[in-house]
Amino acid sequence: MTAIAEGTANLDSSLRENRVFEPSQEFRAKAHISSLEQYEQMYRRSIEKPEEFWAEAASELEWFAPWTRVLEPGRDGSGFGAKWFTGGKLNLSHNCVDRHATGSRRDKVALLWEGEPGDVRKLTYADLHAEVQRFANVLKGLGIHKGDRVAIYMGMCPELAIALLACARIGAVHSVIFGGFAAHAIVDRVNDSSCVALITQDTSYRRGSEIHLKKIADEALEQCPTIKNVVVYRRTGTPVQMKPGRDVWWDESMLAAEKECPAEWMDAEDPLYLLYTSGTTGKPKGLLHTTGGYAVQTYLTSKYVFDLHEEDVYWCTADIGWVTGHSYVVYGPLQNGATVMMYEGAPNWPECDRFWKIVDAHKVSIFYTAPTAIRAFTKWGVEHVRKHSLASLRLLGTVGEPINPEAWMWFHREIGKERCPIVDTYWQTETGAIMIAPIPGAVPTKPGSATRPFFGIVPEIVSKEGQPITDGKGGLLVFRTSWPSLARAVYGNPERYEQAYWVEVPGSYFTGDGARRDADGYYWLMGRVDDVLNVSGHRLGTMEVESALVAHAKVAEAAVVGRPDDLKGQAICAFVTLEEGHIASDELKQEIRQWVAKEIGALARPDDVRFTEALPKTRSGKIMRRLLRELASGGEIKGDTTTLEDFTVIAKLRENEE
Ligand code: 6R9
Repeated sequence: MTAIAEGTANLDSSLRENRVFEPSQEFRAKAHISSLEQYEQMYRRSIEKPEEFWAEAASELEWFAPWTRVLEPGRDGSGFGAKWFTGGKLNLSHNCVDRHATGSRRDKVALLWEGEPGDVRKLTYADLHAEVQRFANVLKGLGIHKGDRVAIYMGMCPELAIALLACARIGAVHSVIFGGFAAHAIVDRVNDSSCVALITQDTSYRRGSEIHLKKIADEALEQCPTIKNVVVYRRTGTPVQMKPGRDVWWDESMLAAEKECPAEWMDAEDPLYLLYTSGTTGKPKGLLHTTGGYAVQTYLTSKYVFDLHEEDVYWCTADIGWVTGHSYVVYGPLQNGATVMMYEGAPNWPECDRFWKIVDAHKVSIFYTAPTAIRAFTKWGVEHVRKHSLASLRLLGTVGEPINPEAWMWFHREIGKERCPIVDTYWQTETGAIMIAPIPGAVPTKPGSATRPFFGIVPEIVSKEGQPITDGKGGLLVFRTSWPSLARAVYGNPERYEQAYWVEVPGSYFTGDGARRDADGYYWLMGRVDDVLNVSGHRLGTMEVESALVAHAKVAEAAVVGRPDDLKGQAICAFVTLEEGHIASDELKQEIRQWVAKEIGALARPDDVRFTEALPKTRSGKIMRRLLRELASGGEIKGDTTTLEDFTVIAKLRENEE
């Protein structure tokens, strides 16, 4: 564990931040929750009577059979081992699709999609219902059953959402692999959970060129013995190889499939999906989400944090490859019967105003994105924004990393025109749904703060010893008590689940984040306190990048640290020692950077590679990361370095600084 929030870029400015923004009268007038008193009263009730509160929320969904107990508490009253809605039967696909398609939202647009080349598709709830049922039958036809794991490696197109919903419909556990990941990442994920099938597409468009998803998948599948079938969606028509007996086309299989597929009765605690995310040690872990609690909390947070109304056009720009896409592109908004905007490509293609063009063209009213994107927009210049009216917007949101007050203010002024509340939403892959965020019609916002907890959530700031920390001071962010959408397990590795989240601070869920609470009870996130990097809002373990580095034939040892970066939040800095006989050069640097991109994906490509003769280590052989972090960010060496094995190492590293 490292010191809290070392080198977090926004810390200084957020500590000085004291501006407060009240929701406008106009926003308030329509909001589900429209005063601070109402929020506080609901929050109090959710804490005092959690079972009553969550049962009420759950009853807004459709259950095939009622639960017998709302909450079976976990160890010491925490979420560890807790169970929600025991005995209840439901299907999330049914709640996202059938519930609306068979009711008044039949002809309402569910998915409003724009491809990168500019093609537009609109699927109503009735259309979605038809597609999901047929595709569920395609999966069944391939012999896929309830409980089987199905990997999905696709770009952002409606078929990706359909694939998730079809899996959920038959009770197959989907495991989405972000389309920007390389073959190795697919191999690890598919094999870890023994997936039986993979759903992919020929290629996808990105910045005017194509990502060859099927080709990358084929390369990976040579090492994935459990995959029996591959379903290939034809997005671009670019020719791909099809392996007879294994690969089938999406469109051909759909034509042959039956129309109707009843939704499987799932137990509330039956698995819904796996999603791999980076931790501090080892390979990415497969977080397992279950059905009932996840459904209820993604439903309720979408309703209240995004203040969803019938006429909204809701756009979350996250890729479905990340948890934000699972919870807030697919499951949360669709359960609410919303019109969900989806866009396939890059924000700066063909021009830097693509997002704003989309907002105006489709009258987007809710826009949810990442701070790293906002920082890129500020860099590209306001002229791209000011070409468009953005008059349809009424609410903005951010997620993925702390937002610096400067970026918040720009978002507020240039995009929200000082009219739209901003919901800074703090949560994680593990938490499944939003944990800390303002209720926009009720809670005044402060730039850079995720503000106050969602209903039923009890955050605490504690010391390393688990002692409460007074307001205003930084500490570890933990969650007491249980909440419905918590991930129940790390797939196949119960020890790792317990170790990673439930041991650090006994009786609480440990987030891995540092935070402080101010006198108004507002939470200010300060960044990770462990070896997890947050690069452009994407989570990456230093260990993962290090393993990729040492897999390069010329690399002997490697240590990876983050350094503050204006655009990405954190940039990746790799310190590398070479095998005997190899000489440091710019060429080798580029080769190594490329290697990592090839091993993991472009998002993991190190920004800096620094060669060194040795890595600074303690006497017990641990790499002194703090020291490397200071070097990487160009700061002075501070603190006690007497345990250094070789003092001269620092001097040498310094000499080599670029
Ligand atoms: C949803 C998501 C989780 C980590 C988390 C924290 C950071 C996310 C944040 C935030 C400050 C916010 N994080 N939202 N930090 N303010 N609003 O991003 O999940 O990919 O698992 O990342 O992201 O460090 O621990 P995931």
